[in-house]
Amino acid sequence: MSSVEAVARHPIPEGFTKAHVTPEDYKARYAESLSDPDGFWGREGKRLDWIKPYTKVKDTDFTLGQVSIKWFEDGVLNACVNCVDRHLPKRAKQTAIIFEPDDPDQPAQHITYAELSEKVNRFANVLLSQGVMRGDRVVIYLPMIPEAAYAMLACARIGAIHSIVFAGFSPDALANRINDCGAKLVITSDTAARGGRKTALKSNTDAALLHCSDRVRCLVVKHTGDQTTWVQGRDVDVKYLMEHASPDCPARPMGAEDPLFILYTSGSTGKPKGVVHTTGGYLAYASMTHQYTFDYQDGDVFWCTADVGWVTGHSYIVYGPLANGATTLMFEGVPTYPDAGRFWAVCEKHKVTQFYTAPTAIRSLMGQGPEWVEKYDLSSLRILGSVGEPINPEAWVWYDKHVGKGKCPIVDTFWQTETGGHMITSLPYAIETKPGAATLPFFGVRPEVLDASTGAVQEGNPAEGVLAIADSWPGQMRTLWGDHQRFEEAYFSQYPGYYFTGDGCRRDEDGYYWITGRVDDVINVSGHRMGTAEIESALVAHPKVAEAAVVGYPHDLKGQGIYAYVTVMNDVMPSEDLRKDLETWVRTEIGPIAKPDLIQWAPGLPKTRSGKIMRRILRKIAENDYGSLGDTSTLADPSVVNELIENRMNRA
Ligand code: 6R9
Repeated sequence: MSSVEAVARHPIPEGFTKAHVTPEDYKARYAESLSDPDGFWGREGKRLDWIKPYTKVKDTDFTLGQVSIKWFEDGVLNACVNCVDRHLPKRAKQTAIIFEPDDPDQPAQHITYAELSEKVNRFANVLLSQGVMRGDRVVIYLPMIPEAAYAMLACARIGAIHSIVFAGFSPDALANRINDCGAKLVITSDTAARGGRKTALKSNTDAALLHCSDRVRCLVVKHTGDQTTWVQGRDVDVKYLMEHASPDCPARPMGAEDPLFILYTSGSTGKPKGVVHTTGGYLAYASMTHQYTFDYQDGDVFWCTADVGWVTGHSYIVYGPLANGATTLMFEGVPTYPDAGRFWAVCEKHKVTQFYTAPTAIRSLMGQGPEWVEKYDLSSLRILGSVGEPINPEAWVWYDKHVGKGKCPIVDTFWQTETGGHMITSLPYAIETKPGAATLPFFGVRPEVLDASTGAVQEGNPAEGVLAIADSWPGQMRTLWGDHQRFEEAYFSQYPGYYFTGDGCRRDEDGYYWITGRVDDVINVSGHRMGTAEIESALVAHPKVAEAAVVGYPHDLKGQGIYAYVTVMNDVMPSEDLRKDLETWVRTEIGPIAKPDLIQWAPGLPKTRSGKIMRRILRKIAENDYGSLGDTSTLADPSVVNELIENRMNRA
């Protein structure tokens, strides 16, 4: 047995009677999910409570020019009722949300389903009192506090569409999103506390709202109690209004295909894309993947360390777990505050059973040494998860050995904002793992490896190419907000008949899928997805910058780092001050996560005669792999390449 195989097997522990899926089940049910999607999903859809049951299950078409995706389309339901009300008869006193604050000396909160119901109803009444109606958009710009979940569920209750903007984004990024979706209202807090530091969310919102319609109202959660400015007639104190609101708010019956939320994500062109998820299919898929992938059982304490500002937080902190009547943990802080043992301290304190995090966090904690993990009792842990980027085998093995003590199956879950839930993942006790492989497709998911240039389906194993999906699944996005044509172009035009993920992929001799990273101009920095075009347009907006090209390069901790080639204006001299200035500039234009790691001054950029920047070459130089630049004969001026190689910034 090789060392890799030695860590790959995680037998069912003694005393553990039943996993949701067994190896035999997986094979049989997967086959059925492809051969009879209507039958399979017709049954799975019943995991939700429907006000009016659906009679149709799947109605989907991937044909370019007429892409249309509908699931359970004549069913009527309410997502909030499915996450809250329906659990009350059995689980009123059970904890729905454990809130662990940034400061470990502050008490944790245990919010029961009864309390959650009351808060959400009150919050929904506050939204109604502010004139929010069915179909209206509400932007949520909040830290990781219970009010973020209340706000999401309150929107769902009254049929408003929420769009969460990650609290690390800048005022400009916030304003763009408020404007793109035409939000009526934005919900924020005074400040946010993370890692002992404060972010001024309300003042960021004030700055953003200068660029928005003056009809946009602002609900403020007074969370830290820090002083903020107050605009009379526009700003509203949510907690105060909640106290005075009725704890009863009727839930609106919604069509299965009514939008539940919009979530902006990066694409390969500049403007962020407003990914639209609808109610029935998304919720059924989030619930099912949460239950099966994490083998969630009654009494478990589930912890996903993502932020609700990303899709992982939507599906696996809020919607999936709560639809399943689970106990979900929400953590306000960061892995390294007050020290590198915080994650493990929280696992011990709340007896976490499933722990779901990103490879970048594992790598950085790995660097601090195993003694931080060993200080804590992690015997409650049963399942470990990874998401956001490919996990390197070293990190996988460390996670398995030091956190899971060799006993916890690791689920490496490949999926995207667009897919709503897991697409390729192992299932505990049903699919054997291999360090670094996402393994096999989830029920109903039909992956294909295509030749990147011809689009030909790569039959047999092993195979290598790009990853596309041949048929729809209920959690799939339905459109881009206000731009169905861009939706078709971005996802269905490259390989007609397929949903294209934008990821490269390898299938090994056992049919296991290994995701190799993005093949488009999207980079993945610490599990955060960014379009190089967004960073470029921020850079060229600087008065001293003439041109910029941004690529990713391998980074030990972050997975990928941001490498920017910058051409300055004719009369400008590059300097250290300008470099610092550009870093700060990008932070304020987009947010701290977009700050370039390396900036190289480029007198010229390699371009084709038609003026297209040859990114392939820039990527190679950034990777310090300039020996194999390939064909440069189509360049307008091949000499710029030598100059770029000579002054390259990454020599690792
Ligand atoms: C859920 C989420 C999506 C992109 C995706 C891929 C990368 C996510 C992965 C993974 C390898 C995994 N990705 N999970 N790559 N293995 N387990 O992260 O959504 O922010 O939209 O990013 O992340 O490149 O295309 P999102």
